[in-house]
Amino acid sequence: MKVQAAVTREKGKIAIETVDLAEPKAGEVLVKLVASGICHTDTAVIEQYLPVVFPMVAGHEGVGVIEKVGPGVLSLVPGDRVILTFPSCGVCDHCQDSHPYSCDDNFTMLFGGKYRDGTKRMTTSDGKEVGTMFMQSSFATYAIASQDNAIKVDVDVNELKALCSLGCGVQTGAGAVLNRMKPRPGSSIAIFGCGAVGLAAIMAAKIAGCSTIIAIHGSKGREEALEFGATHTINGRKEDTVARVKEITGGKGVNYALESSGQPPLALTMLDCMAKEGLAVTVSVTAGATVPVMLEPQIMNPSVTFAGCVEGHSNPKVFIPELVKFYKEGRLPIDKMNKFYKFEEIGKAIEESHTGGVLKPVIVF
Ligand code: CXF
Ligand code: ZN
Repeated sequence: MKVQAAVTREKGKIAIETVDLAEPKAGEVLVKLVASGICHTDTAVIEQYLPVVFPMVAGHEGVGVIEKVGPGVLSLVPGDRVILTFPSCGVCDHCQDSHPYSCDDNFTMLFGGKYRDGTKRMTTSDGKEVGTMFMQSSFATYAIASQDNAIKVDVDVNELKALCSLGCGVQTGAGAVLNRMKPRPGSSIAIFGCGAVGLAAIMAAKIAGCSTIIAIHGSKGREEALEFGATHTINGRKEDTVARVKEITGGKGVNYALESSGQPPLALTMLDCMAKEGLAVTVSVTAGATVPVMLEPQIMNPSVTFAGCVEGHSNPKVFIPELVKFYKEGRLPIDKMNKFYKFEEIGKAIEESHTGGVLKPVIVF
């Protein structure tokens, strides 16, 4: 079938084209997309910070309605509303153990451009095969996904538009707190970075019952952090973050911290903010960056754990419906981060996510 897709044929470029989309194969579904969020990882592939093969269609926060199911799909039927998320193979040890974010094949499936059988689903009008991202490529009017990365949710089509970020950004931030840290009620937490991921982590810290939630922001994000649950804010560019965190916590430091800003030196600042036996988690994508951790004073003697976390340590089939419940209860007001754009404004939407202070640009089809 003919669909409209925002194709990247060369580094940094994106243009809406009419392309051919193949039928869903075994285990796959055809999704009529309602909307798609934009995440910084989309820029990473379009700008080739991640070396994907062009032409390709980015987008990995799609939401939509099942139009058709391929052979062997038992869990979804046409008309189901779905949130598309990261794919996983389903058969490696980590997937079998309900840890699909650690799938042995994750990078290939996210950025390798192909579906599980090694083929692609989109073809340009001049006959070029088009690579997929996260096995969805949601910058298009329709997508082929796997039944495993299309998560059925109990919301109407209009509400679906508000929830794109559950597929990646919010899942990453909220999951880092609720799945990776599982903070003790009454504990203290510091969140470095007040973009969509950091703000979702602040909402999750409030849900988890943290009583001290410290947001460390740059030039933007302070007001949103306070609105979403931060009890204290620190301007990381103007204030001495470590001194302020110590002051707020009575000299102890925080029990938990999350680094979501994408600035490698802040991982070290985070370690200096930790209380004894604290858990410091990074979700920042900083390919190739190294930081000089002082093992004894920062990690060993204070018994601090420094941990990584990808895609919110989430099993999306379980976690995304849980997040939808929090949203419906008004405890995860992620809709407040959204700014909506028409499909033809996709270039502007991506631009504004970097320069315009837009927390979560959402393309509506
Ligand atoms: C990505 C970040 C880069 C590693 C894989 C997962 N998540 C979100 O965009
Ligand atoms: Zn993402």
